[in-house]
Amino acid sequence: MATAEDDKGLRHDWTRKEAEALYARPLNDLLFAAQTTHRQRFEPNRVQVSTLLSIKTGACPEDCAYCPQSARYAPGRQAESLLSPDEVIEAARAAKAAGATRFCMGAAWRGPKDRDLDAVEVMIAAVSALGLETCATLGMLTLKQAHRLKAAGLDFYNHNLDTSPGFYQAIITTRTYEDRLETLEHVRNAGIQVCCGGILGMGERPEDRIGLLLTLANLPQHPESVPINLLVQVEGTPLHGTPRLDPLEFVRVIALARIMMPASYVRLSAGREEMSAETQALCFFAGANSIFYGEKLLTTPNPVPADDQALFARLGIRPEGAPLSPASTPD
Ligand code: SAM
Ligand code: DTB
Ligand code: SF4
Repeated sequence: MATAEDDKGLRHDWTRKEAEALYARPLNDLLFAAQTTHRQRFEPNRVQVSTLLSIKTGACPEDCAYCPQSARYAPGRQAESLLSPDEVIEAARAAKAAGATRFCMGAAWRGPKDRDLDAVEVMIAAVSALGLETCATLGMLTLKQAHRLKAAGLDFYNHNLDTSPGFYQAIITTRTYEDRLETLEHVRNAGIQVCCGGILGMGERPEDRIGLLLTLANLPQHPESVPINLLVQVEGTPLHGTPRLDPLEFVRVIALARIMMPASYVRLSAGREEMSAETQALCFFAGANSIFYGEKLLTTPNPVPADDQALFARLGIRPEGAPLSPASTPD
């Protein structure tokens, strides 16, 4: 069957059969194909570094079964109010000094109220003025809200599809897959770059992992960033105790993301705290070229910066935007 490429050489017509065939390839063949694709568009030893900050934590009305911030799974927990712009700017300054190039602000909302956006706009403008790329993840957005965020200087909006359309209902009932696609459309139409991915290790089948990637890769435009999270299991959440995913399955999904969305940044996102250095190294080989950096994700731990610096040195990886380190060879 003839395949169609857009003007950037990207495909949006991936079939399930093709994706399944890729996923089932011998690991060496899959990794070789992914690494070859990676080298056509990216410097092989560069990784983009983002830092996360929770600007409003907990007491979320949604029922996402993985999430420690849902009020349903942490009923005793006090709602924390929105951080002040000063607190956010302070954290962004520290992230920049530590080497991050993108700062992502997350809020445990179903979606922002219009009045919440007044403060968020101030934060975005201030973080942008520090010379950082700005990203926000605030839940569902109307088109008007997306335009407001764009006007404030927002570069990226994170809104994940989380899993396949079929498995989705087993994980979230308070908003639909369609709702999520609609928010992504609003973000795109407002001219904000899209950050969209999902979570693995929630008890989904390989077909669901493939289904997520098919949905992402067949969007009218690929998301510029594709975060692939490994479920961080938190006590009290319904998914706590889910059998652990084989790390090599995780690596396969990274490789598929790289092959199907060759120009996107693929982020090795939540779950690195539980991963060996060897698994992370394989993820980078499979085409992951972005991480969250800093000791906390939103509410759960992430590797401490010294450990990530040591890992990068062992692998000869240089963070994007950072000077050449003596340990690495020129690309
Ligand atoms: N409340 C907003 C929303 O859901 O759109 C924004 C913040 S929410 C925490 C952002 C994303 O974090 C979720 O869509 C999910 O993909 C990811 N996430 C949340 N809890 C997680 C966990 N325990 N393990 C892995 N990823 C998680
Ligand atoms: C994404 O895909 N992963 C990040 C970010 N986007 C917002 C969030 C991970 C959250 C992990 C659980 C926590 O720390 O609360
Ligand atoms: Fe709320 Fe977002 Fe957590 Fe879902 S993922 S419960 S919407 S904070």
